[in-house]
Parts: sequence; C-alpha cells; structure tokens
Amino acid sequence: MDYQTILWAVQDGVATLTLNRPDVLNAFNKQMTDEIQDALKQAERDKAVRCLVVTGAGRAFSAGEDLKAHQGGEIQRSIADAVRTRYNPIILKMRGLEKPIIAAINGVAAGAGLSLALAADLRIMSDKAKLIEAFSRIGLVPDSGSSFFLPWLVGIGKAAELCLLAEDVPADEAWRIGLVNKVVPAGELASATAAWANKLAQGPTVAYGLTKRALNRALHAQLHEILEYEMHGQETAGRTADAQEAIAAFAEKRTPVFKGE
Ligand code: T3D
Repeated sequence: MDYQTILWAVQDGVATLTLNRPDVLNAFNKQMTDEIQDALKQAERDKAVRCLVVTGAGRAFSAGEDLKAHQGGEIQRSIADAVRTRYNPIILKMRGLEKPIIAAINGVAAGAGLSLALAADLRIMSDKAKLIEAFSRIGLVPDSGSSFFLPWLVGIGKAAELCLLAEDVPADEAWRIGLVNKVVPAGELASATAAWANKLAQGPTVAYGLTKRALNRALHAQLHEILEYEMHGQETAGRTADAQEAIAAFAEKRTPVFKGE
C-alpha cells in the first residue's frame, strides 16, 4: 500500500509509524485508519521489525477522529460501524502484536489519539505534550479501548475524573498518575525513544511476544466485551443533539451549548 497519511520506516529492527496529517493535528480520517491497519499487518509479518514506535508529525501526536469529516448533519452515519471497522481492529492488532510497541507522545494526544497511545506497551512523553480524554467535551463516550485501559493504568476514580471532566493532563501529572512511563524534555524525545526502541529491537523478541501474550491474558477476556460496549454507547451518544451541537461548535470555533439531550 502506498501511504498518504502516515510515514513508515524500518531501520535496525525498529519500525516507526508516524501519523502524518499535521495540518489537522494528525486527526484520523478513514484513509488514515486504513493505512494504520495495513502498517500494523506489515509490522506483524516483517521479521525485520522487532519493535514498533508510533509517533506524530508536527506539533501533535493525534487529535483523535477527524471532526471536520463529519460536518453537515451526518447524523445517519453509523458511529458503531466506524468504531468497529476502523478503530477496534487497530487496538486489537496493537495488543495482539507480539512485538513491543512504544508510543512516543510528541504533542497533544486527544480522544482516539490518546486511546491509541494507551494501547501501546510503553509511553514516552515530551514535557510539552498533554493528554485529553476529549470524548465528553463533544458529547461522546470513551472509545478505542480508553475505558478499558484507563482503570488498569490509573484506577477507577482517576479514570472517571479524566473521562468525565475531560481536562488537559500535562506531562508531569500524566507521569505522576502512571498514565505514561517516562517524561523527557521535548528535545530529547527522539533520543530517549530510540534508546528504548533499540534496546527492545535487540532483545528477546519471542520472549517479549510471550510476555505480551501473558500480560494480555489478564486483560483479554474483557477487552472484546469493552470494545463492543463502547461501540454501542458511542452509537447512542453520537446520535444526541449535544454531539451534533459540539461538532457544529467545533467548526465554528465557539463553545458548545449542551442541553443534555
Ligand atoms: O466519530 C466517530 O467515528 C467516533 C470516534 C470518535 C473518536 C474520537 O477521537 S472523538 C474525539 C475527537 N477529538 C477531539 O474532540 C479533539 C478536537 N481538537 C481539539 O480539541 C483541539 O484541537 C486540541 C485540544 C487537540 C488542540 O488545540 P489547539 O488549540 O492546540 O489546536 P487547534 O487550533 O484547535 O487545532 C489546530 C488545527 O487542527 C485546526 O485547524 P485550522 O483552524 O488551523 O484549520 C483544527 O480545526 C484542527 N483540528 C484539531 N483537532 C481536529 C482538527 N481537525 C479535525 N479533527 C480534529 N479532531
């Protein structure tokens, strides 16, 4: 596949997948989620790949779903279909990939962009980046595994705070609550990521794979269930007037007025 929305490079055992729509803060459109799915298959197939790094081009990691793609009263579109066919396969493939994945969070990660980072095995974050469980800001529910991974990582109370209040989480707070493994100065993100990635790419790949499999086993039975559950919740939330209002408000650069409907 000839990629248009991501960059893919393999060097010395490390594959780097760079989300590459910087003008929209690497928001995910259909083409991009297709290309990520394809790249993850390559990562799985290619024996030369022993570690995968996911990062973003420009000043963001990813701002989540491309909200501009859904302007114009697309209320009839099935969000469940989008979640089922575009996002859930990415999350399942990342957890199922028997090679370590590092999310190098170079800038803001919001909504499904944050979910993608949470599905990685390790997260290194620039001190200039921030994380946002942005879903409720636009009248939606956490998807792409966020409501699954968050309670494991930060506990149910903090997960509720992150999802319900949807406030920006700066890097020092993200590290303090266990949302990321390491925070480094922005200028050192590439070298810190390379240090871990090179170590992992030179490590016992089969053992890493089996380690991931064992860690997944604790989670896996519930993951399918949670992904389905999120999908149905998202379908319902996406049909509300508040979600439509939020999409319009985003395009018009104003604060949405939620009516609770
Ligand atoms: O719908 C389904 O299929 C279900 C799936 C849902 C999954 C989700 O991810 S829902 C959550 C979607 N994401 C968001 O709600 C976040 C939206 N973005 C923001 O809140 C802000 O952009 C940020 C807090 C991330 C960053 O703010 P800031 O001030 O640094 O940047 P900005 O000025 O808002 O954005 C810069 C540009 O990127 C701007 O374009 P412009 O005005 O220069 O032409 C902005 O419109 C664009 N952009 C940012 N986020 C998105 C986006 N364009 C499309 N989609 C976006 N998500």
